[in-house]
Amino acid sequence: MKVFIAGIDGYLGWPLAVYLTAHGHEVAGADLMLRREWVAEVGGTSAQPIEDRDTRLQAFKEKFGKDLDFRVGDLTDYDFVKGFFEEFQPEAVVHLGQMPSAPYSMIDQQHCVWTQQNNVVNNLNLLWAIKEVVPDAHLVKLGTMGEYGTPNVDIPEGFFEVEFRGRKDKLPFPRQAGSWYHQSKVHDSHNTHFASKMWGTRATDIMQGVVFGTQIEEMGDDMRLRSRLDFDQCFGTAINRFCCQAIVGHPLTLFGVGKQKRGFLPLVDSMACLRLAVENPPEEGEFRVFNQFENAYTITELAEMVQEVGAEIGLNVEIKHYDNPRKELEEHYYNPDRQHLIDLGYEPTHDIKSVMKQTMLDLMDNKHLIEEHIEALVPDIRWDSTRKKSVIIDEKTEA
Ligand code: USQ
Repeated sequence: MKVFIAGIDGYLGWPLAVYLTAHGHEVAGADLMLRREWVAEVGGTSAQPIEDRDTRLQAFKEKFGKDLDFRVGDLTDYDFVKGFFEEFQPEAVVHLGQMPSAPYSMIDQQHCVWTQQNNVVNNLNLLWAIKEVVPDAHLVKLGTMGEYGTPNVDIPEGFFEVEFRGRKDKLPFPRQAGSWYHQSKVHDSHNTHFASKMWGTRATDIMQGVVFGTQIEEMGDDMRLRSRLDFDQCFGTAINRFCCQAIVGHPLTLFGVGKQKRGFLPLVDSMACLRLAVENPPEEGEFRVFNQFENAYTITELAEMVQEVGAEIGLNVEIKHYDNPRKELEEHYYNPDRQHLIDLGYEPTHDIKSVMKQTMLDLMDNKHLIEEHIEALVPDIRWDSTRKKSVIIDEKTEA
């Protein structure tokens, strides 16, 4: 199948290009290379060294014996998107090309507005380019479990049956996002659903949990094919950050009480699920929603697993509670469904602890990269858009 990847230079986009090519698909993609700049802006770097575009393309050619059509371009530029679609004629479009960080979107007015403008406009451009150039193509849109928030009821996959004043309907499940970034994804969900209704666009909205891990099998031993892995307060996510903290002897940074519960999945599973979505398109006009995660854990459970796995490889890992820079429930009910991908054949294949161990071992040789950017580990971006470094709060350690 001809698959266009928006955001092909990113943490998910680059491995997806390798993975789908290894599984027989013809891939092309675009990226404005901004992730590299944002991470530098917030004082971070990739803990797993990554190559520039030319070197990645050379490694890709050596592995697969063909060129990858990876263009540097702005998805908010409609002429660029439409022109690329006219040439490539994609059958599926996987949209991973957005600003993905909640803290980054909370920094100030400029970061909030830029995030929403960029994310909402580039998703609209992809929808329009599909409508005008390849109306049969399937949009696989990366959304986030964070769109739902943490309601005190079970979370279905996108829609639920509701009875109100004696009448019944199947309605979109309420979205209660927790950051300006997550809000941008809510807007995308609404816009994508609307396009399906108006134009018959085929779309899958992926409510993905937090992804972790350094590699997929299809990359082999070629380090030039590896993906980035961030640990800073904005672009580093929970498990990846904890693994980085463990290997440099920094306490694991639990925010607040540490009972926040989220869905997580290894990078390998994220690739497998995206492939399943691509290879099993919905009907014309169908807007379907997949909750995509392997399992839900509290942040404390994850930190304790990293501590345990760290001990197995000789690391003495400390866990500390920091005052929470975010406004979020620190203890709550959390029970989302995840049946749709299982129905398509998704089977989690990797034990979470084995991926944690692989991640720590993979990062060990270059741990100086984390040490050189150690300041980026402790957050100072607050949800009221002020800046204040979080500090260890001992009184909550026993909570
Ligand atoms: N957390 C800590 N300590 C840390 C980092 C995070 O306690 O050092 C806590 C946060 O307070 C939060 C939870 O861990 O309660 C998850 O935070 P995160 O930074 O790992 O993930 P989040 O900000 O929710 O965003 C990430 C990705 C985003 C994706 C989302 C999926 O950056 O692109 O949409 O995960 S989900 O969380 O399901 O919404």
